[in-house]
Amino acid sequence: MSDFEHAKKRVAELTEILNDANRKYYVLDAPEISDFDYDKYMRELIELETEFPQLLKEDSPSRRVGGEVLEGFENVEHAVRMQSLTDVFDKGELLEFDGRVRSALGVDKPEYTTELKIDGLSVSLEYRDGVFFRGSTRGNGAVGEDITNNLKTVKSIPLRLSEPVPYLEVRGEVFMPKKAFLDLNELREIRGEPLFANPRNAAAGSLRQLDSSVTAGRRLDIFVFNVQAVEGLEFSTHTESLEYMEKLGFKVIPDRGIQHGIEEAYAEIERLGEMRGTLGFDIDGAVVKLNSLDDRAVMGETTKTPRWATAFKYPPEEQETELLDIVLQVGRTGAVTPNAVFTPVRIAGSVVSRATLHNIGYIHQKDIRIGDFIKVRKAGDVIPEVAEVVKEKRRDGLKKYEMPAECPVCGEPIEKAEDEAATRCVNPNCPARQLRSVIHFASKGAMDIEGLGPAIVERFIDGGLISSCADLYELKAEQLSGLEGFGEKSAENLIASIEKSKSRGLARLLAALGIPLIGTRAAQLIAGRFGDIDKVMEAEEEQLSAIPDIGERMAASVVHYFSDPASKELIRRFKKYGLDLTYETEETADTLAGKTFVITGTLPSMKRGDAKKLIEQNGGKVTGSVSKKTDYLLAGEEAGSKLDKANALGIPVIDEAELISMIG
Ligand code: 1X8
Repeated sequence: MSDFEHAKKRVAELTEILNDANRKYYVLDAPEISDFDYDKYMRELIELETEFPQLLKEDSPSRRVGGEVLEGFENVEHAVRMQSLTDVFDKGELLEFDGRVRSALGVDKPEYTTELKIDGLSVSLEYRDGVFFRGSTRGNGAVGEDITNNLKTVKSIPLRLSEPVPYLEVRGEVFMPKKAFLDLNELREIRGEPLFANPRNAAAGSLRQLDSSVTAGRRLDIFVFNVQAVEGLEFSTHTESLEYMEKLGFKVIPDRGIQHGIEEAYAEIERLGEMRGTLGFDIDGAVVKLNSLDDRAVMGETTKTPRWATAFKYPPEEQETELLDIVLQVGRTGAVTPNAVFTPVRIAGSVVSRATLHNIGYIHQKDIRIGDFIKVRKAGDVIPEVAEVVKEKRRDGLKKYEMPAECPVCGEPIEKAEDEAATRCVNPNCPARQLRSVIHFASKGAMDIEGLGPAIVERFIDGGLISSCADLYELKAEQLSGLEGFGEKSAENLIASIEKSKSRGLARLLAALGIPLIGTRAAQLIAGRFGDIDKVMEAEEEQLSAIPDIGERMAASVVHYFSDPASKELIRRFKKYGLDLTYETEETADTLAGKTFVITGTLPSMKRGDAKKLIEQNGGKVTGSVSKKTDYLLAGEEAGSKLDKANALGIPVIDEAELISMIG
C-alpha cells in the first residue's frame, strides 16, 4: 500500500473510533474511552488530514473543533416549513384544544404524546446518504440561516448516521445546559466580558458566531423531536419516528410516553412541570401532540401552526417576598454591584434569599425600595432576579434607594462613568478588590497555589497579613502557625505551595494578574509571542493585536494595565521574589492538568516517587487511594487491591510506558 492508501485507511478507522466515542459520550452519556485517548486520536486524524487534505471529509470529527470563519451566513429556504405552536396557559385552554381534536377525529380519547418544550433555538439538520450536510436556524419559519459549521461543533449532533438514509431532515432544539451557562458566565466575569442573561441567550449568541471555533468552545447540546422529511420510509406514528431517530444516533427528546385522552396528557404536563427545577436545562413548557400521523393529517394546519399540537406554557415560577436590604458587593475590577437580600423563598427547586440588582439604573427603573414586597423569579430558571415591586403593598415612608457616595468596603469615593451602567470603586488598594484579585491569582487556572482558597485569603486580608498578590511571597510560616486552624505543618505546606508557584512561568502569571479580557488562552498566546515580562510590558497595541486571536480590545487592555505605575511596582516585586517571568515552551507541560492518578505496584524502570514527580511536573495530581475521582491508575507488577478497585469502578489502568507516551 502507498502512504496515501495507508493514510486513507487510518483516517477511516479514526473517524469511526471518534464518531463512536463521541456518540457514547454525548448522546448515550456512557463514555468508553478516556479524554486522553480521544484527544490522541483526534490529533492523529488532524495530522493525517493536514498531510493529505483530500482526505478531509465534510463529516470528519475534526470539524467539531471549528475554525472556519465566515463573512456572513447564507440563507436557507426550508423545504418543510418550521412551524411555531399555539400556546395554552391553563387547563381550560388545553381542554378547548382537546375539544377541537375530539370533534375532528370523532373519538373520546385521542392518543397524545407529551414532551418537554426546550427553551433554546430551533434548528433543522439535513443529511444526504447519512452524512450531515446542512444545518440551519428556524429564522421566520420559511427562511433561516445556514449555520452548518457551527452545528458541527455541537458534539451530540451526529455527523454521520448509523444508516445511509438517502435524505433526512430533522428538527431539534439547541440549548446550553445550566451548568455550562453558569461556568461560561463565571469565566466572562473574570475576563471582564459582558454576561449572558440566561442560557437561551448564551446559546443564541454561541450559534450566531461567524468563527466556528468560538462555538466549539461553548458547551452546546441538542434534543431532536421531529422528522421533517425522509426519503424511502414512512412512519405511522410520532413515537415510531422518535425511535427511528434514536437508532440513527440522534439525541432524542427524553421522557416521551403515550397518553390516552387529555386527562392523562394533563397529568403528564404536571409531572414534567414538577421536574422542572431538577433538569439540567431550561424548559418553557410542555408540547402535547397527536401521536398518529393519520390523525395529524385529519387535523391539518394553518399557515403558521399545526392544529394537531399545542404548547402548554408553565407559569414563570415567581414568589412574593419582602426586601430586607440592599447590600453592595465590590468586584475585582472595582465594580460595585447592588444585591437584594430578602426573606428566603423557594423557586424552581431551590431556596433563594439574594438576587442581583445589576446596577443603580435597574433599581431606579423598577423603583425598588428597601422594605418593599417584591416578586422574585429565576431568569431562565437559573439566576434569581427581582421581577417587580408589588406597588399596592408599598408602605408609607419608604425612601428611594440611592448609591452611597463611598465604597462600602474602603470608604473611598465611588464613581459612575457616563457611558457605563456600573458604579466603580477606583481605589486600587480597596480590600474588597484585593480580596478578589488575590483569590483569582491563587486559583487553579492561574498560579494554582494549593491550599490557598477564598476563605484563607479572606482571613489573611482581614488579619492584615497581606494586601496584594505580591505580599503572599513575603509570608513566613511563623506568621501563619499562630493563626487559628493553622498548625506548624499546614503553615509550612502552604508556604511551600506559594514557593512552588514561583516557577509557574509567564503565561500563568499573565492570566493570574486579572487583566480585563485576558484569560488563560490569551495569556498563553501573549507569553508565547513575547517570551518575557519586560517585552510584554513594553509591547505596543499593534504588536499585541497582530497576534492571531488577540483582538484590539484585548491589546488595549494589556497596554492600559501595564501603563499603571501600580502594575509596574507589582511586577518589580515579583522579580525581587524570584518569580519565573519568562516563557519556555516546556511550560505548557500541562498535558496532565486536571487529571488525578493513583500509583500502585512495582514499575519497571521508575521508583514510585519518580513517577509521582513526573506526573506532577506535567500538571497532574497523585493521590493515595482509588475513588470515583481517580482518572488513571498507574499500575506495575504485583498491583493488588487498588487494581481491583480501579477495575470495578471502570477507571483506566495504564502502565509506565503509557504514562510516558501520554506525556509525549
Ligand atoms: C418547539 C419545541 C418542540 C419540542 C421541544 N422543544 C421545543 N422548543 C418538542 O416537540 N418536544 S416542538 C416546537 C415547535 O413545533 N415549534
